[in-house]
Amino acid sequence: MKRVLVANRGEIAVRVIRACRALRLEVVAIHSEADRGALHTRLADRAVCVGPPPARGSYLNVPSIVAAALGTGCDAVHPGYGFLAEDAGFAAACRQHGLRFVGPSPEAIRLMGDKLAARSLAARLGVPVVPGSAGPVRTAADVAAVGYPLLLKAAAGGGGRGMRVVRSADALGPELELAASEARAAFGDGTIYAERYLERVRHVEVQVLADAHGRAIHLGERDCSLQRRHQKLLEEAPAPGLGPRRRAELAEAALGLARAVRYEGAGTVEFVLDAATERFAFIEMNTRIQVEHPVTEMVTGVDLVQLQLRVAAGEPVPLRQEDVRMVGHAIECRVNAEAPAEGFRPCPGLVRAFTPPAGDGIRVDTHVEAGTPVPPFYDSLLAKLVVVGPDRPAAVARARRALEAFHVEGVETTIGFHRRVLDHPDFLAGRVHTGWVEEERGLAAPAPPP
Ligand code: MV4
Repeated sequence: MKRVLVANRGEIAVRVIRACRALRLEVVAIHSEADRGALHTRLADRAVCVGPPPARGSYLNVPSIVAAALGTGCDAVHPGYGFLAEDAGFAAACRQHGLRFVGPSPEAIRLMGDKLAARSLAARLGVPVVPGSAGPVRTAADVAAVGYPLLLKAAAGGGGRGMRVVRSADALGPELELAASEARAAFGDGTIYAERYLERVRHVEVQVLADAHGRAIHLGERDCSLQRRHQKLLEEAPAPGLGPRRRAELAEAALGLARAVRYEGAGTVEFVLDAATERFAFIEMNTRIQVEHPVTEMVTGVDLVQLQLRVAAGEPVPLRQEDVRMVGHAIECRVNAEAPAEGFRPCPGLVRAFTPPAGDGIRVDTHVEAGTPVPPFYDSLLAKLVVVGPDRPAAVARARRALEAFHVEGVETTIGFHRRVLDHPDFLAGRVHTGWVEEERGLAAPAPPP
């Protein structure tokens, strides 16, 4: 492997380019017309324009991206996250043209992309799953044993897309029809399954890494409960308050799934966790590097993106499980160009000033500089502030100071929101769950003057 095409934009493209540099790999960037001057295009050895910005064009255009990779002599493609990372067709197109796809096989992507098949596999392996339908749900009779409230999920969905809560049996019929037609429209597949809806749970996920030689390790878990409408806002590693027994069980469950599909590369196995009982259940597996991977890197000292590239090149995972040591506590705050007080409305525009914090235990992953335009076509992530400290209170203190020092002008950001989270007694006690941001209305706006 000599030359890698980075099929993404923003901070993750910059992150992947830096990993390529560290490994002495040449890098080709792609960009839309809106991203002509973007940092990732300037950091790469070469940059290829793949068309006009909105959906379907540019970063999602499989034929253009494959042609760009072949035309620039690349032998590998890193998809980053989002866009094409979990598109089995894209992974297959790369393979067909002799390009290494930095990620798992198209078969593993396809299996885990079928959320119902993944759930069945987990159950077969003895991994706890939420009580639910045995297979696809077509009529009310198929959910008779599930109980209410229940959650209808699209088999081709994932990440919370296409989910519907049903609170009683009389609502089931119409909700089922709506869910199926929405899923058909959004994913081209109307298959629906049902699970008991667990409320006020925590969202905990395990990072795994596996190679083509059958070695699979885990790198501990992350807690991603602090989110709003399935957009994560703050993540941490390790998960607060999780005992060593449960932690080990979660990791073993995740590794069992990875091994069962002969997983290759970095992947994330998601669970819901009931904080009171510490009972957990498998939800889905994401077959890509995730936005929040740096918190894992900060507590393990492992560079996940470099290891993705090395594993894709055919190298074995260079660590044994007992070599992975979790030290300290890390927190990531997503700094988005959004207005929390207006329902987290995206705020595209021109970043006029940008001064990120720096110092011991502070890392900022970003593609933004003073003068960077934030186009309206893409997600609003400006930067990830990641801090590490010897324990959770130390990490919280460090995150607070770093947020105070983080200056952005020209667009509204989520910095103030994070400062309020880090001062909130529920957060400090580790008492957050997936509905918490929506329940705590005061987080969205500054406290009124006394
Ligand atoms: C659930 C759940 C509760 N019960 N399934 C949403 C995204 C996907 N990755 C998994 N998701 C969930 N599945 C059952 N049976 C809770 C979530 C969930 C969630 C639900 C509503 C609002 C925010 C959420 C955040 C994370 C997970």
